[in-house]
Amino acid sequence: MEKTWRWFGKKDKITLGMLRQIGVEGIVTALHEVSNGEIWTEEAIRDLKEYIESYGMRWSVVESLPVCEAIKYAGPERDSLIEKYRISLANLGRCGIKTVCYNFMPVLDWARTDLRHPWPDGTTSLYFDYVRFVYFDVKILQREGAQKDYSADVLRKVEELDRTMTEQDRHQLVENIIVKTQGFVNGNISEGDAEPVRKFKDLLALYDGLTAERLRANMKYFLEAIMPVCDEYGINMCVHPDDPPMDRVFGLPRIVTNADDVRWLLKAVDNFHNGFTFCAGSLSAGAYNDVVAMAREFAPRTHFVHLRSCDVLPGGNFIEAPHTAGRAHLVELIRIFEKEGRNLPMRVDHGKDILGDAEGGYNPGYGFYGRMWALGQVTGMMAAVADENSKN
Ligand code: DNO
Repeated sequence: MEKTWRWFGKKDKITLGMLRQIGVEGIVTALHEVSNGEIWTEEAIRDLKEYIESYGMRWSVVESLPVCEAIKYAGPERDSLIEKYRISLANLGRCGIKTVCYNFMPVLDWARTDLRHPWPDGTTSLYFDYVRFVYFDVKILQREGAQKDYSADVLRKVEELDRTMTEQDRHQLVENIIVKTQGFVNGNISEGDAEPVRKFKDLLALYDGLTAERLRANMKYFLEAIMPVCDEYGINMCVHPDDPPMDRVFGLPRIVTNADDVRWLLKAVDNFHNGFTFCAGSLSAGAYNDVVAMAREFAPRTHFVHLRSCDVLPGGNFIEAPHTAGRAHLVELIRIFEKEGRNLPMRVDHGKDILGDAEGGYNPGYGFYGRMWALGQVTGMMAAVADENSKN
């Protein structure tokens, strides 16, 4: 596999020069300054590509070329937005950038409730607390009918929590769920927005009544429309699984959460260019996902790999585990993906915050030392697997 790293562009404090020194071969990035739905011009793509190449690396993967909400809920502007998406893809293809990651999650991209969950050794990691998540839905969003989506036991715990939550705690929860984890990946809500909760509710309302079947039909429509461009330029699209892998979030369906979903989407548009981002972290957060079995089944259509691991805890909670632990079994995944023989781009996904990462002002999950440490661990696992393979 090719060792890649998610880099947030020229403004990222982690420079390409630093990445070169720690063995990174390819860069995963996006034109972060272009708003969702705007065309990525050939000129802007080429400029960034050449900048990356001047450091002796290549632009391996786009993460993400965001799919606008109106494409997902099939608003009146969907065809014109898809046309812009096709133009951006063609421009990427002409520049030789051929792996494009995206997701099809309505409104909210990945979600965590706690960005600094402490470990006994002084490090912290990202954490998902189900009751806090439901608290946000029921008490902060006050979504109509939310109660009927949850069990009496969970609702009782929400009431208990409500007795101890301060204004500051509530503010922090809003920041964690819809601001700090979103702005840098999606653009729906950004830091500094005056009324993030109101804005978020307006976005949810756009999907009112949308069923999983409709969302699937909209995804198929989108994929069918872009495949001709992918065929022409040899672009591999790879959808990122929904994170956390829950089948409903704030009343809206999620359709890329388990093996059946992935089977459906690969078959619905049965083209090699319609592929999967194997995010071991997102998948391992679902107790029902056998991550290794999924890797075996979906490796032939996997175009990009995220190596990270979770531990599932009681009550719907999960924690981001060290890369050497957790239920994702990264060594075995490396064996499976190396067998593909396609030098698949791989990035270590989130790391723990260690050695001052927490004060570094990085995007949540994307500190420097924690990810560097994880890359070192994964590099070691890859070397061991290469050694095994050389003996077989
Ligand atoms: C979070 C990421 C996601 C991912 C997008 C891909 O750390 O894994 O935000 O980049 O969902 O579109």
